[in-house]
Amino acid sequence: MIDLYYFPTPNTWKVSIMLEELGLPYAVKRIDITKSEQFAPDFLRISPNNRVPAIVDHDVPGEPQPVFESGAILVYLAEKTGRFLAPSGPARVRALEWLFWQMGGLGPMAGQTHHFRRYAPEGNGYAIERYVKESARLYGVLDRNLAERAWVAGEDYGIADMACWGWVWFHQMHAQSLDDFPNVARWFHAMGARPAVKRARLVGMENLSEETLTLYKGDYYNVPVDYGAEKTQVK
Ligand SMILES: N[C@@H](CCC(=O)N[C@@H](CS)C(=O)NCC(=O)O)C(=O)O
Repeated sequence: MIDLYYFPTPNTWKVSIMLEELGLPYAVKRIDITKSEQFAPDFLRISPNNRVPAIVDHDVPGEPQPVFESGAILVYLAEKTGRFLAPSGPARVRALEWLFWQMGGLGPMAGQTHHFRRYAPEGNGYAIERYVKESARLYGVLDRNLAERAWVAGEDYGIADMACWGWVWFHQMHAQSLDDFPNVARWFHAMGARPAVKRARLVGMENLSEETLTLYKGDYYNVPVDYGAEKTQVK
């Protein structure tokens, strides 16, 4: 059995998608990041960066294996099961390139866009413009990549897709329209139609506010582009 330390967000969806795709049994251990549960000493022993997701794999010889960082968890589960990541060769290189691209680019940059548009006080126009433009650049990179191949890392669906999808789900929050990125749109809807992805997105939805539930249960994060911020459709 795998314990999944979880609060529903794009980073944790990566792992719920992987576990649902694999059909592995797992137990959700809710870490409510709105109540600072990520700082509890017991959790820090599993996830020293005080962030979700994290897992503990009990189905190993010897001591249970904890893993933190969503990208590391995806690779760990892929290697454990031999699925969704090629064992060697160019297909593996390509998958790791795009996984790291998401971990170091799309995730952090879109996260900053989200922060400055949604939460920062007035007067942060420079930061908003910088991160919206960088988000647009990254969506463009992904779009050009997906013009050439069915899935993010090639012709096979895999962990790079799982890493990117939850972030693209928040495209409105990044002031992006999928009309501008038709290849991303095609991929985004193809992946969203997968039964495992549909199930994964609804994991851990207990006790969320009505507002959050309404947003999360929609087809995509269909909040207005000016949600909580001045209108910032930077092109
Ligand atoms: N690089 C980390 C980022 C994880 C992350 O930022 N998780 C957020 C939720 S999406 C979190 O736990 N935030 C709690 C906090 O900021 O204290 C990963 O991919 O696992």
